[in-house]
Amino acid sequence: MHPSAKIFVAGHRGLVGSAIVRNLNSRGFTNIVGRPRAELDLLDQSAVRRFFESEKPEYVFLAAAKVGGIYANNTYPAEFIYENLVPQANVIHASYETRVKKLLFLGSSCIYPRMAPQPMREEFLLDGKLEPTNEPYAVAKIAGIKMCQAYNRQYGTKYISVMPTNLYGPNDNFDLKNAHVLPALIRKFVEAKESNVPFVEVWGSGSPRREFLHVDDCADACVHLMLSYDESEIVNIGVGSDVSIKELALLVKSTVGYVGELRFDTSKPDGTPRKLLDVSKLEKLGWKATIPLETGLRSAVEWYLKNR
Ligand code: GFB
Repeated sequence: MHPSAKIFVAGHRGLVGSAIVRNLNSRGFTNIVGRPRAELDLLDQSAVRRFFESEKPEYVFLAAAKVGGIYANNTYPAEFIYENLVPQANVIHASYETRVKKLLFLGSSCIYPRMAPQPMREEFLLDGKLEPTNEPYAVAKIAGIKMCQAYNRQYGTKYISVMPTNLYGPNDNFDLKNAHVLPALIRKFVEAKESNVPFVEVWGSGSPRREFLHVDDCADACVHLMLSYDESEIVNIGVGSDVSIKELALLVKSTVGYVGELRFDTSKPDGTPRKLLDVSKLEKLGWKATIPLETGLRSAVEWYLKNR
């Protein structure tokens, strides 16, 4: 990518998109295009096509997605399938029609089977049944991967797909019902500390294990792969280690400086028992995560306190 190449970041205000914009800026890319939803509705196929025809981006990061934690995924399955399938299909097809040079599609670690052997390798895709709490989201993401691969095979395009693990960082969603676990716990512990509440409720049993990657690391890996990877096969983006939800809760508790108790609400779902990515392919491609969870968590707490 030339420093002045026109790069469209779809979802440039979201957790991942905004981190990709920061990363591109820091690497000296100067011609980055983004459109807020009010100006470009990615659900509208004609509008997307018109945008690509007039702007003619050369590179596309497809980071626009409907995302949420376990409660949101489980409560709004129709929105999660529709609002992922349609925008990604519109952007991928418009990229093909306007001869975009390269596109990077962001998937998710939930595309792997619920009971996949751990850590999960790229070839486990479509090897078993999905986790029911986020199946519609996962099916949409799998369709995105397959669409990129189909276009590459039939049309000779260069569309790559990456599978990040659970992400956190600036511009995360801290809405308690719809958030992922890490931002939800930050907010719960901060508010409990401020109002001297004696306990914090943690959903589920606390035993599921998750891997957490700072979004600045994720963005750096995405740009690294955009610059150096050209194959159709998916690539995992993770840190290669995980923690239990109980361990995470204790870490957030001590980072925030809360002194009360944890209470596990086992009426809430646990979701997938474990989700840890095998990152050996990414490491062979020359990239490794650099932000330890403790450091990333401290900066996420600071960000929340400043920006809530
Ligand atoms: O992050 P999370 O919502 O989603 O939940 P998934 C991870 C685990 O944390 C689950 C527990 O076992 C939750 O029950 N948990 C504990 C909490 N306390 C809380 C809380 O206050 N809020 C939340 N949200 N969880 C998502 C998928 O799955 O992972 C998405 O639904 C996406 O599709 C994303 O793939 C990466 O990790 O279970």
